[in-house]
Amino acid sequence: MTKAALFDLDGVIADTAVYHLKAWRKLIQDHFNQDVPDGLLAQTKGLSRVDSLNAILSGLDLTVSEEEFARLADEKNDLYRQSLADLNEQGILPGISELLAELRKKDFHLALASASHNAPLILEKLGLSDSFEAIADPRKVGRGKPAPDIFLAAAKGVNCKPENCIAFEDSSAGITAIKAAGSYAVGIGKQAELNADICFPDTTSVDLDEILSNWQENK
Ligand code: B16
Ligand code: MG
Repeated sequence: MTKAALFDLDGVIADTAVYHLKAWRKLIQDHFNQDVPDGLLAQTKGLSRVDSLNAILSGLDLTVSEEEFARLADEKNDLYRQSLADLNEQGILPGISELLAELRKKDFHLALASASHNAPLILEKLGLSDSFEAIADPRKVGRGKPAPDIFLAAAKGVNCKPENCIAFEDSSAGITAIKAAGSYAVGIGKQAELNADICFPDTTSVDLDEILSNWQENK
């Protein structure tokens, strides 16, 4: 059986989720002089740039023209990319390099299923460009997370059936997407928020043996 491990990027492989949140906060502060509440910011985790901006604007009851929307999205991306300037191998979350090696040893194909258009740049900065056999392109999939499309594309990229894949995510939208794809969802964060098939509080506590035995039991 061909099996694969599908990975989210921001918040699972790289410690970059916080940079997205900071960039949104600054953008809205600069343009609308408003603070984005933590709860609203948290809802953007895993959502595409456009879906995130829509969620923030509607959460704050703000309306903008199409042109301004596009400018705001571009400016957020500029802010985010500035914060990536010093990113290097140290930005790989602890335990992740070992996990990737362990999965490879167990004959898992590895694929990336990130919503981020910046994923190839980030992988390069982390020195992980050659670590994944397939990188699903969010520009080419129909719907963003919580729809399953990016995980289905990642599984297809390594010629693996979604039901033979385990997938790692730190966002609730991403966990919903994994389950909708029919794969086994490993959450990184708080289970009460994620509702994953199995959950670990952080990347250092991920236990692959526990994941694999739980996956088999629940198949
Ligand atoms: P970009 P992931 C997601 O990456 C982030 O969680 C989310 O905060 C961001 O809005 C999205 O990528 C799009 O990113 O603006 O760089 O295209 O968690 O799916 O790896
Ligand atoms: Mg993420």
